[in-house]
Amino acid sequence: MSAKFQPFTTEYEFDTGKLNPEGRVIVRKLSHMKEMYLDQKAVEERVEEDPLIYEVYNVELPETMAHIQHCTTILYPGKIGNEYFMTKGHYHEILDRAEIYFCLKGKGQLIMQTKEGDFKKLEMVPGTIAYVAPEWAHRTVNTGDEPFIFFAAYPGDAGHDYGGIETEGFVKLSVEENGEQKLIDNPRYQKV
Ligand code: PAN
Ligand code: ZN
Repeated sequence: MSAKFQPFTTEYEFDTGKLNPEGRVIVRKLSHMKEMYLDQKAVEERVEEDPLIYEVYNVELPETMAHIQHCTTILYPGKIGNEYFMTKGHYHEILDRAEIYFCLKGKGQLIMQTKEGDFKKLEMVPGTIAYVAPEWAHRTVNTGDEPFIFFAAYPGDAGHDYGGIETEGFVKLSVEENGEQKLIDNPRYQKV
């Protein structure tokens, strides 16, 4: 038999958004990302309950450029204060590695920014394919009332850099005001 890496399939479960086999699963609860929400009083009120914010099901592959990492994210509906449930968001460790997101279920936003402070928001519904261009940090936000589920694929060596986002935050925050979704300036954002 050849020593080459063997092709394989993974099953996407349409009802749950999970993968089979599940692969490497990442579970993010409020306690894992407390500092990222603006309303710290609301965080304190919810942290004991510690709601599940999102899960990522990763096909396990070597982290080299030859491979294409792929995974599904299930981002649950909800808010902390008036800020929608969201992913942490990150730059790729190798900054110029791009990514493709394909929305499968629910609705949400893909918010992006560059280190220069450019900002971009894309709306995502089932069927939307979004291109995260090289050098753009990316975060998803669930603006609906059911799980927002998407598939992602990106170069195997991309890596994840959360540090910058944890300290500087995103340029804008996605909040609900008077029953309507709005983007507001993040008072904590500081350009690095
Ligand atoms: C996605 C994200 C996933 C979770 O697979 O990693 O949606 O978001 P955070 O990594 O920001 O917590 C991706 O963009 N991978 O590169
Ligand atoms: Zn990414």
